Amino acid sequence: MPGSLITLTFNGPVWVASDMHLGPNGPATLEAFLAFLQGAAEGACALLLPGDVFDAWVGDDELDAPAPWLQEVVAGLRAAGARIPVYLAGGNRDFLMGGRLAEATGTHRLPAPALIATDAGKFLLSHGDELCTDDVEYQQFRAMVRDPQWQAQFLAQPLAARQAMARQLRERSMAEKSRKAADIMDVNQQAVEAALRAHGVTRMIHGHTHRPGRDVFEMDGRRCERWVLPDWDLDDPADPRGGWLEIDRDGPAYHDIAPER
Ligand code: LP5
Ligand code: MN
Repeated sequence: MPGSLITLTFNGPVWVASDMHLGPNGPATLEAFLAFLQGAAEGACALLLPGDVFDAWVGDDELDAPAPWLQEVVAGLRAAGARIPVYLAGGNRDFLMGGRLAEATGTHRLPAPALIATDAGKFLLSHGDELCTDDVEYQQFRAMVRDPQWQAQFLAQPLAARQAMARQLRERSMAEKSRKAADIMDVNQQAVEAALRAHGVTRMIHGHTHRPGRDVFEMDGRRCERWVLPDWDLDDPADPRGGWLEIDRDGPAYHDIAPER
């Protein structure tokens, strides 16, 4: 039924970013993210982070003895969250973020998908992995790990064992991605249109595919837009990258993060 989602309403500029994939091995990306949080706290009325802020999140007990990089992320989110509302949603790598992380960071849970009402009108916002329906193996894996019973069993294992499994799975994922055809790892157009119709909107924003850009198409005689967020990797010497979308009354606009020289 159109409009059945809760709508989050924002007045003023909204910043949206995803797929920073923060972890122990990305000092430049971490630094850029911390600077970005400060910029958001000063320039935005709200910050929305729809998934994969973390390279992997295996449970909120990651906070029991956080490594320095994680302490910095928590403090940065907390400082931003004290000034503007910061919303976090889980992506395919950090869907196990829970209430304890939200409390430690002073952030809110972003529904997935979320309907946001901005100065430029309404957008559907999600991580985007759910739209990649041609990647059948991934969708099977996704259904398994989103099952509450699977999650309870996984979370019952020791932290170190979960971290080791996540590392293995990241390696497997990279190998699978180099094997899979590029087009099956993009969104499926029917899935995109079904999502827009289901929520009665013509515009969406998502991340996950690492293919930033705006896709304009017609559906049911109406002009539709799909805005894709960039992934961040300021530590990749061959292609340092990162950025966000700012939505003001003129609509979304891309901002690139220039790598430090
Ligand atoms: O993330 P990215 O961009 O590399 O690729 C995604 C899909 N891969 C994933 C896996 C994540 O990268 C790993 C997340 C680790 C943290 C999660 C912690 C909790 C779970 C721990 C589970 C043991 O999401 C990739 C897509 C790609 O996006 C593009 O859309 O193709 O999908 C895959 O690679 C999945 C494979 O196709 C199928 C894998 C089946 C694995 C089943 C065994 C699970 C048990 C492994 C235990 C070590
Ligand atoms: Mn992702």
